[in-house]
Amino acid sequence: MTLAYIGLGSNLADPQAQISSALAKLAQLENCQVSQVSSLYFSRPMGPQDQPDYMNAVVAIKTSLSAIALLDQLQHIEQNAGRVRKDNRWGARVLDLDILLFAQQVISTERLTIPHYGLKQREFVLLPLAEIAPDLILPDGDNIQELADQINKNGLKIHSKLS
Ligand code: A4P
Ligand code: MG
Repeated sequence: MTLAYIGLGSNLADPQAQISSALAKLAQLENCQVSQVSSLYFSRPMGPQDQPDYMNAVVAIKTSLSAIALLDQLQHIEQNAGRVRKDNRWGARVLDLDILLFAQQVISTERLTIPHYGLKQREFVLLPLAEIAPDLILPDGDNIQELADQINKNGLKIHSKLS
């Protein structure tokens, strides 16, 4: 089984409900077990500012799927939530599920970049990740808790417990 971390984000169509429902769907996936769940965080939009605030969370899963098979499952959950892929970079979305880490694997293909390319620059990823995995070390040797301590919080705050 591989330990993987998934980032969840939403800023449309009742974000809190979107994230709760995505978590339930992750828990129902075959070959996946959700092992840890962060709090639900309220975050300011990265990118265009004329969009609603976000809710973000991070979960740890144990899976026997390959990284690409996991991506297929996540995209299926996004589509079922009504996600419409648009060209506007960093624009509003009903549900975004990103693979942040897949054990210590480093993957760089057309469909997958792991660790996720934005992981170290995003407070709404680093803080929930450090909440559930403070001792985590990235494949490049960086420590999650140190990165989380150093990043500008940009108004990030815990909204509520999840699950
Ligand atoms: N892809 C490559 N690597 C991965 C990975 N590790 N996990 C590919 C998931 N997907 C990965 O994704 C585009 C393609 O990336 C996929 O087809 C997959 O093959 P997408 O979900 O369609 O596009 P996207 O998520 O809109 O990508 P983009 O524009 O890079 O957006 P980001 O970087 O995800 O940012 N502000 C706050 N506060 N909170 C947020 O969660 N999210 C975004 C979106 C903007 N601002 C935000 C937030
Ligand atoms: Mg995405």
